[in-house]
This record gives sequence, structure tokens and C-alpha cells, in this order.
Amino acid sequence: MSILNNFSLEGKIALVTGASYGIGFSIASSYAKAGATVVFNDIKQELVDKGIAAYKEAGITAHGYVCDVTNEEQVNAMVAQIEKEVGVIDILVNNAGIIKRIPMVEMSAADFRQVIDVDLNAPFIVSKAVIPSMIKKGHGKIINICSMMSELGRETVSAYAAAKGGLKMLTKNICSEYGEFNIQCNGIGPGYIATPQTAPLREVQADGSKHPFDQFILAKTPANRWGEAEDLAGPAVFLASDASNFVNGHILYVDGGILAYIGKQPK
Ligand code: NAP
Ligand code: GCO
Repeated sequence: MSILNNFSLEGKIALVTGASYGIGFSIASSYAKAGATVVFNDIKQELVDKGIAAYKEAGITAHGYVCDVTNEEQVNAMVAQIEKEVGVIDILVNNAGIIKRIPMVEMSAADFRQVIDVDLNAPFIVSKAVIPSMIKKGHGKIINICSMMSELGRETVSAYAAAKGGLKMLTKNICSEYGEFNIQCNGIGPGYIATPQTAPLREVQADGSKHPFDQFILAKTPANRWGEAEDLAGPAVFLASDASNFVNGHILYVDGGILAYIGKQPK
């Protein structure tokens, strides 16, 4: 038998949250290519429709549901519907996320809470909804999409860093609490990836030059480029597959080397 069989997701059902585009779409597509049945959700019907069309164009039949991951009732109803219509979820990727870039002293408590709600409370709510069936089935994989901000801070992202730091610890706790049931919970910490979420940081300036933040990130990244959503595909398949059955509570940083690097020396 080939070692590559260990990476196959044939026969598995994967739910990727907020996956009609961006990183979630790329991860879900890689799961389909590895043999899994893909299920995703988004807040709005139009985004679910767009997502289904985009998967179709990529040759993938995806099951899309409208659900706000911060709403426990909606999440429980969606998971019950998926179990009925598609089957028990083997792989959950908590991908849906938002960011608000506001200096901390100017940020309202309501804005702070909203980021925590989507980026931290929702992974708790969705994980909680899928774990009981994973226990009954005898296995499960939960992958939380963390961030550089699970380790580092920077100006304007206090809520996001607090949420993603918390998500790293939720990952370790799910591993600690449910590892004995053959559930592996790991995180992926993407570096700076070119998606709609980071588009404002890459906007070309009026004079045609790169955005200062764009230049800053290139100087901080040994790979000397932004990541593409596709860069996360291989690590995501690994963490969803039997190849990682003894990897638990780990955050796999996929960052072109940012966390290893002290930064470029000024000339
Ligand atoms: P994105 O392009 O903004 O996509 C995020 C997705 O999540 C969208 O489809 C969004 O739907 C959905 N979503 C937001 N709130 C939701 C909710 N309450 N319920 C259901 N779906 C919801 O972001 P991305 O860059 O692909 O990021 C995906 C994940 O990776 C996020 O957790 C993000 O924090 C993380 N991440 C991104 C980067 C990066 O550099 N891009 C780096 C590290 C980590 P709507 O369009 O309807 O809002
Ligand atoms: C920011 C960015 C980041 C990234 C990512 C880094 O404003 O600094 O949006 O937070 O999206 O999470 O890993």
C-alpha cells in the first residue's frame, strides 16, 4: 500500500465554515480533490449560491447551508440537517472569521465583542455541535484556522489577536478533553495570505507604488511573497487525514517563515 493512501480523504465528510471563497474555499476544494464530500456554510443565501457555483466550476459538488456560526441555534440545526442529508461530519474546519482594524482606544466594546464572537465563540459553538457524533463514530478531526496573531500583536488588531490567541488555546483544550475519543484538534496559523480579508493591506497607492503594509510584510517574510490560499491546501489535507492521527493540539504555522525571522536589517 502506498504511503499516499494515508493522506486520502475518500469517504469522509468535511464541513468547512465560511467557505464560499477565500481560504475556506481553497481548503474545501483540496478536501474534495483528496476524496472528501464537501459541506460549507455562509451567512447569506447569495454567498452560498455563489460558492456552490464556484465549486461546480472547479468540478466539485458541494453542499451549501445558510448559517451564522455565532448563532448556536442555527449551528445546531445546520449540523442536524447535514447529518440527515449528507452524513456524520468527520472533519470540521473552523474557518469563518472577521477582522476589524481599529486602534484599541478607539474601538467600541461592541466591535471587540463581535470579533471575539465570530473568531472564538463560534469555533466553540460549532465544535461543540459536532463532537458528540464524532465520539459515537469513533474518530474526528477539528482544524481551527488561527493566525500570526495567535503569537504576535500589532497596532489596530487587539480583538483579532485576543480571539486568535484564545483559539490556539481552545485547540489545545479540545485536544486535551477529547483526544481519548480519537479526536484530533489542531490549528493552522496562516501567514499573510492574499484574500479579500487582506485586500486593504495590499491596495496599490495612487502613485502606483506598493502599499506600505505590503512592503512591510514582504520584508518580514523570508519567502518574500504573500501566501496564496492554495498554500494552505497541503497542510489542511495532512491535518484532516490519517497521516496526522498522532498529531494533536498542535498549531501548524504556514507563514513563509515569518515566525522564524527577526526581520530584514535596514540598509
Ligand atoms: P475572508 O476572505 O474574509 O472570508 C471569511 C469568510 O467567513 C467569508 O466567507 C465570510 O462570509 C465568512 N463569515 C464571516 N462571519 C461569518 C459568520 N458569522 N458565519 C458564517 N460565515 C461567516 O477571509 P479569509 O482571508 O479567507 O480568512 C479565513 C480565515 O482565515 C479567517 O478565520 C481568518 O481570520 C483566517 N486568516 C486569514 C489570513 C489572511 O492573511 N487572509 C491569515 C491568517 C488567518 P461573508 O462574506 O458573508 O462575511
Ligand atoms: C492584519 C492581518 C492579519 C492576517 C492574518 C495573519 O491586519 O494584520 O489581517 O491579522 O489576516 O491573520 O496571520
